[in-house]
Amino acid sequence: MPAPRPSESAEAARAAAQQAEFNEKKWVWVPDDKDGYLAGWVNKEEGDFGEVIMAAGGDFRTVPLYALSKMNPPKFDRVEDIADLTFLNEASVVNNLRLRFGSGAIYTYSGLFLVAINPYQSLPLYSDAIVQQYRNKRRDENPPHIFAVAERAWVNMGEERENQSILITGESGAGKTESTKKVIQYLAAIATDVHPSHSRSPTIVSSATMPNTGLPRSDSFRRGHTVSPSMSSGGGSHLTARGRLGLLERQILQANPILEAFGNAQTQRNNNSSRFGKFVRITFAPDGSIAGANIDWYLLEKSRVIVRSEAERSFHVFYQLMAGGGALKENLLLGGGIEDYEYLNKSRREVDGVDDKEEWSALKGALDTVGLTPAEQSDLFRIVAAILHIGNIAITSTRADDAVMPDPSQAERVCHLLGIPVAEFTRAVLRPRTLAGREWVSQARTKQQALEELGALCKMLYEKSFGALVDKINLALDRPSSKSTFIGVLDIAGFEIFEINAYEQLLINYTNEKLQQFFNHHMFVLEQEEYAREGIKWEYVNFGLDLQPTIDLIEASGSIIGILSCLDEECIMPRATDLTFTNKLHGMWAAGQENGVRHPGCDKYEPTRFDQGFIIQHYAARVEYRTDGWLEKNKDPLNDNLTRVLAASSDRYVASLFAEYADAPPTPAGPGGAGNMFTAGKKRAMKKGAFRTVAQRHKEQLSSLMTQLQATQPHFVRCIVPNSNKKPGRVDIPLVLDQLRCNGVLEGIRIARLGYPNRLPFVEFRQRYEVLTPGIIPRGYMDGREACRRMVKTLELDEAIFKIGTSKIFFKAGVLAELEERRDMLLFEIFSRLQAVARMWT
Ligand code: AOV
Ligand code: MG
Repeated sequence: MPAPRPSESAEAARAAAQQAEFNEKKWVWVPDDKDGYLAGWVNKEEGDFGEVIMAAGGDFRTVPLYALSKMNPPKFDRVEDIADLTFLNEASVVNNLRLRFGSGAIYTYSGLFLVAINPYQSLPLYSDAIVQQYRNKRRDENPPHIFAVAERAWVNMGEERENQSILITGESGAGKTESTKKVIQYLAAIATDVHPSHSRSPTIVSSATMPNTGLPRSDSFRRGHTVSPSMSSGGGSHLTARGRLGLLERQILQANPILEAFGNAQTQRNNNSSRFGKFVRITFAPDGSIAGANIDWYLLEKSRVIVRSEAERSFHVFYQLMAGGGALKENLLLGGGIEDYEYLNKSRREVDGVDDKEEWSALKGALDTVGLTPAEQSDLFRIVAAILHIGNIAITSTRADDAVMPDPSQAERVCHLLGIPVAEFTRAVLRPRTLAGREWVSQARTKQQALEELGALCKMLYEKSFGALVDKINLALDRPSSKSTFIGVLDIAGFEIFEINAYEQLLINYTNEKLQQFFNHHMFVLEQEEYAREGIKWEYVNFGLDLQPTIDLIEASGSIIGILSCLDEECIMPRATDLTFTNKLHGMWAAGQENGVRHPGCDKYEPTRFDQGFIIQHYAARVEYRTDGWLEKNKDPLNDNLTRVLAASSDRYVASLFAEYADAPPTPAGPGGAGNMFTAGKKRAMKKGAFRTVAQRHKEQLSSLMTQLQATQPHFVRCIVPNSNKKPGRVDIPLVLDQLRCNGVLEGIRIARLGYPNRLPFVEFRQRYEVLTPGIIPRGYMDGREACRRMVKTLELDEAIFKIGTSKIFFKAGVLAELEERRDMLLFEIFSRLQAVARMWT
């Protein structure tokens, strides 16, 4: 039997003493409304109930036994990987995160996930020295970090010549965009710094068997310094150990402040909230240097241009232009201040700690760096200004309730900026022409309709200009090459549950459901491969398929249709309303329930008590949706009179934005008055790229994203917002728990528990636990597998809780903890006996 080393014995003795104290009581986590879970120990059990004495305060609580969760022994405190916990329950997961966060460790692994908790303060975790610390290191050689994820992606890409993706999700303010920036910072730094051949030293076999409970080794934690949202920082220093970043690297970093100026806004949850999703691909040449970059974007919240809650702002660029525009403002006819523009003066105007003038300079600098010409830049700002002017167009109504524009000068400004004739613009807004049968008729609009039309125009202008901006950035950064590989970083809004959930939430949650399915499937495949490699017989459910019914319920099209296709159909029905749509959904569900025609996912659907809504059972939670306004939101209408005027603009930029509507034939007057682009589209052959519903567009984008992701090796980052006040150092446990449920961390743990989450190579198992089975393994050589077999037999482990593979032994959750406990006790005894012997000699 190998004798334990003295230092090891001392450590084991300490651990054993702690363990012994812990063992005196039956420690549990007790659910608590306010704090999530509280520590306590079971005093006595009666029937299905336990009487628990609370650790803090010592009061008694009677709790149903099923509601109690086992506490992990103290040696598991602050484990770097949650998957190493022996009792994998919600309470222990959240307790571990809380303990780590309290000591400045914002990053923790959870199996395949990296969990990142927003510190809401600037931590010294991202310097060039730290970048170097993570270079060429394996995950277990450093504390958990977003750099470790980026490093692994980079190494995998180099070694396996396979594209990589880093999928970052989390709710608003959780730190997705900051994490994205850190990944790009890291990649830009190391790619500038590439060695001639970026091969790594041969992999050293890990000797760490039990969870590393050490605290972060490098991140000396500083308290008290709160960061203001840094909107323009392209992600840390532009220096690397080897010197300045190259132009391309700087351009890639500088694309971000541009996207943030046009796509981010101050909201109640985040002073720099991204109002769009993005997938940024950084491409690398075979030598590991950066070859280019490309950005895809999703679901821009364009309605923010015209309305938002009073406590929030529009997109940053509006305020930046107003604050810093100077002479440019004059060209754009922006004589007034923020208070003079209807689209800005109804809500908040400033963000704490942000100087819009400085941000303006940063934006201009970034546009220059990325290489947009002065003319291209002026195009962008002309659209921004035009939108502000459109917002100031006054509309009144005649006695007959027809809309009129009493003061044409405002429309003249707009038309000057957009390069369109005033008369045609005014007519398109006030009295659009439509084809009724064979005749052209002008239909007067009401004031309300005209105002809505102007709003819709602004939304479309902004979105199209945003799209064109991203295209320009891509043109500057994208250097497609057949030999290159990429690392893609996905930064999209995570699962959302609000009091009232609208169409936007459905699309976001649908996206997250797909990503979760992708994760589950990936995990399934990896596990399956590992078990297959180890020759373990194993009937595994494909967890990815678990989520398929909900996904079908939303996206199915064909003979049986899902919610989105149903919405699309209603959008072209005469006289359809949000209510008829909702009833149709309910009807499909009822049919699925009754006549046995199994509608996909019909057991994941439920009508609400209100007429105008339904409930979906997502993987994360049941979410109740209200269907008000869905038809309009899905059609995203703009009358084709207006689009045609814009498509014929004398301004090349404006005309290019609306090119798809050029020479579109007029729309017949539908039942609802002037037609819109959608009904127009349906009546004739679909023109490529045009006339699609929001649902169609999103489904296509998502499916293209999924196809891309499936061709990559994925890495998962889950960001967590610790409290709702943007405050450092505070953790609201129920809030964190909700997020762990929604972001798939707990789902991942549920899946891990179905299998054998803890595993050790035979050698390590024997080295560590042979002490518990003295004399079982003969001296000299013995096959590792056979040794394990003998050991588990002697240890009297139940067949159901372990599997022996060809090189590793696998355990159900909890088994290793018990072995550890037995080992600690034994070592403690040996140590005590040695001490006693030592005393006899002194
Ligand atoms: P989000 O991208 O997840 O929200 P952000 O990445 O914008 O969230 O983070 C919100 C704010 O939290 C930032 O502006 C920082 O002030 C702070 N923060 C986040 N991560 C860190 C970090 N690692 N270190 C220091 N401060 C941080 V949204 O875009 O709203 O869903 O739509
Ligand atoms: Mg963001």
